[in-house]
Amino acid sequence: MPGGPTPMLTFHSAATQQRRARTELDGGVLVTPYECPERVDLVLERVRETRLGEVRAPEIFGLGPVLAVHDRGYVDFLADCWNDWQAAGNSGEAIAWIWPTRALRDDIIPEHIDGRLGHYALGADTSICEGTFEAAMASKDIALSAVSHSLATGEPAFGLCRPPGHHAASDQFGGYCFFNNAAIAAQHALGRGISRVAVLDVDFHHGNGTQQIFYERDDVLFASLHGDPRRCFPYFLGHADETGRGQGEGFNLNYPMAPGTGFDAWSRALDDALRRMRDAGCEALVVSLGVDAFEGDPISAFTLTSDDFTELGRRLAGADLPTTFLLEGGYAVKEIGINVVNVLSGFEAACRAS
Ligand code: SP5
Ligand code: ZN
Repeated sequence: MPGGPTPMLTFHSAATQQRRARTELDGGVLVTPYECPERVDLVLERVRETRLGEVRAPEIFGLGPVLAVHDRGYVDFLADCWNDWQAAGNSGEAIAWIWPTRALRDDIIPEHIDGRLGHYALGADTSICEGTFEAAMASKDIALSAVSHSLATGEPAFGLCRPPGHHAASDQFGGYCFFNNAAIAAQHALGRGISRVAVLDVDFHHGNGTQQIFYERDDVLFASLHGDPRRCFPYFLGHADETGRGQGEGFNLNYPMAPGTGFDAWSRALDDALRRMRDAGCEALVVSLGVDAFEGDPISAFTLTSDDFTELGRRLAGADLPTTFLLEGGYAVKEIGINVVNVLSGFEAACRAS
């Protein structure tokens, strides 16, 4: 239907906006967080403006699919953190400030909220505020609804997730992430008769959480294109020699690239990852769709243009798999709608052409 709406469904919930953090530790000062609620408004606006397809509310899945990839104590911590932090008499938002680093013990989880925060945090960039847990719950329901729809129909789906997920490990939050939406969705797909899922992470930052969750498994192929951790967040994971362990050996693929990398080199890594997905016989694709590889991103260092995101979408369509797109990062707020929807419409256009 030329000019008419295309079949890509978007899953969205206003509950994602319940997280409205005021503080992020950046450069030694507390700034307004880069990961802001307006990001969702602008993507949604662009979805509607381009008539990408219908926008739906997510189904409610509860904690079962979360506990399939996250630790129970961690989930309880997230649920209670804001209340415990306030009950301890703090006036600001909850920010971790001491960790079980190399010189300390990590085998006894403290009772005090300050110690618990350090145990369950991987960085100080992510404050916890009122509504954070509720937003994270909505975000994972969006991811689960999108992957369910895609598997049920074979059509692509877009989960307008917020907060993002790919930095969240089995028992740690950080990098603006709390529940690992992509990991939760991939695990859910495995429960639905798919025997191997690919998670392709195109966010500028390494998807350390997704890597950690699936590192010893061969039923999820994880591939990440990102800024070299020698110079980019999250600094302590994402090197090329991290290829998986045990059963998982060969099922983790990292493509670290230097700051300044543009679409030529970046897309060669993309094509290699797509070839490895095909060789591994993956039956479904979950895309961790960050658009912070954009040239205008304020905290990232690749130089992709808005048009490059359209080409990314086209190339992803070539994988010819049931595909679920889940929003991760992207902080050039003014352009976030264009960049995200360019990927989705590039994908759609290529599907219709073939
Ligand atoms: C999901 C995602 O994209 N998370 C990224 C988390 C990055 N957090 C650390 C950001 C550090 C920003 N410092 C930039 C200096 C410019 N003032
Ligand atoms: Zn990112």
